[in-house]
Amino acid sequence: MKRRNFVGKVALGAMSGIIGTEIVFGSTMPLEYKPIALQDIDPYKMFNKDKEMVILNDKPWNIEARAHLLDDRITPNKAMFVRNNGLIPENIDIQNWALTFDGESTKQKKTYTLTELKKKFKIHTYQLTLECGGNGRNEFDPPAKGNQWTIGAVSCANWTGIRLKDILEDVGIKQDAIYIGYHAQDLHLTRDPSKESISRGMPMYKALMDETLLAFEMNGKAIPLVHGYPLRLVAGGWPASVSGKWIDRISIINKEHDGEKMMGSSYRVPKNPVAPGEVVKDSEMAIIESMPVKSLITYPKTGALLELGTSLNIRGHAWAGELEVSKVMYSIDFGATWKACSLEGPLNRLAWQHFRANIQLPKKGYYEVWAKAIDSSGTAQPMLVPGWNPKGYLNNACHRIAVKVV
Ligand SMILES: Nc1nc2c(c(=O)[nH]1)N[C@H]1C(S)=C(S)[C@@H](COP(=O)(O)O)O[C@H]1N2
Ligand SMILES: [Mo]
Repeated sequence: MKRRNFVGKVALGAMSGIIGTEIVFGSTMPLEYKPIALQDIDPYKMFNKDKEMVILNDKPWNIEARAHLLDDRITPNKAMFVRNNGLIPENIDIQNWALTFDGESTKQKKTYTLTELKKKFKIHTYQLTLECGGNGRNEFDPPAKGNQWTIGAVSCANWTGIRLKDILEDVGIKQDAIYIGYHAQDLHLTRDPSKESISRGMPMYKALMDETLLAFEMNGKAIPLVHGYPLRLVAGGWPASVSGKWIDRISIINKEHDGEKMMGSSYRVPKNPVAPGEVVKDSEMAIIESMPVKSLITYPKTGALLELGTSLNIRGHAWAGELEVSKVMYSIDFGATWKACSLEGPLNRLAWQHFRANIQLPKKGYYEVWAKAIDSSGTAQPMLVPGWNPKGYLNNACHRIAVKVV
């Protein structure tokens, strides 16, 4: 007689966790069976997201915000985009979670438990902008494959943790160290344990910056599971793919990291401008580091109605990768003329900056408000989609909202 396979204890625990109570006769549930309560998972509940967030994909989960949901100065979990390349780890063993440093450029292989990490090193909090390299991809023509992000793959939360540089100093890095590569516990979509879903990294100079964190808290609480619980890298101002979630190993190496999604055209753009649709050789592509200047009008929501005679108060955020934003301008005549918004400085380096403006609209009718940020090196956002690239990265076109005066 063929033996029936039953669900293991760990998987049962995870399912009970999601359902919120014990599955009483769970030990007799066949292996391939999915309880009814899990057949129709509500991602908004599961991830604690605002009902207006947009689900782009469920295998893996990719969810983006809309501009007006990002109105808070510090992004709350409910409005934070989700970008997964693989499957969210199912069984996080918090008691035994450890972070190992290895690689040819480490003086010693060393492992720290979570408790050691938190006790041994000074704890810092920074507000850090994380934007997916593919944010804005939906506007490129010819279209690029991948998640069709509109404007919502950006966040700026408070992250608390220890400086990567403090722990690297404790481990000891050799003179020849060039790069660090992260390794994480999310499973590859195929569930093949020998494959990684993503393993990126950063050059030493970014790893050693004060604001580069190994974080265990987001907005004052343990990081939500989908955002990297219990430990993630946070490297603000760079493509968010550098900020590895669920990490348990960091390699310190004497060459550029060649992990999953580091090579080929992944998170790379052509070194020189190319024509739309052109095939670009891998050797002509460069790794994206600092993200370009960009802004979002987060209030009002596009489509707002305004009564004639009342002024329109707009507000939003602007950010510029490693740089500061020095100016934000707005236009109500499709970019013909621009006026300055008032702009605040960042809370700390790599945090987005808030802008606002008080606008008079002369008569009844349809208007668009466009916002354009300029970084401290003088570079402005392009009004429309910037240079095409094969993977559709770095679209920092001006954000626009529609307003009707009635
Ligand atoms: N381990 C792991 N880390 C990861 C990813 C992932 O799939 N697995 N996705 C990366 C990408 S591409 C982005 S844009 C950010 C998204 O972070 P968030 O989901 O917390 O917003 O996480 C990065 N870190
Ligand atoms: Mo990303």
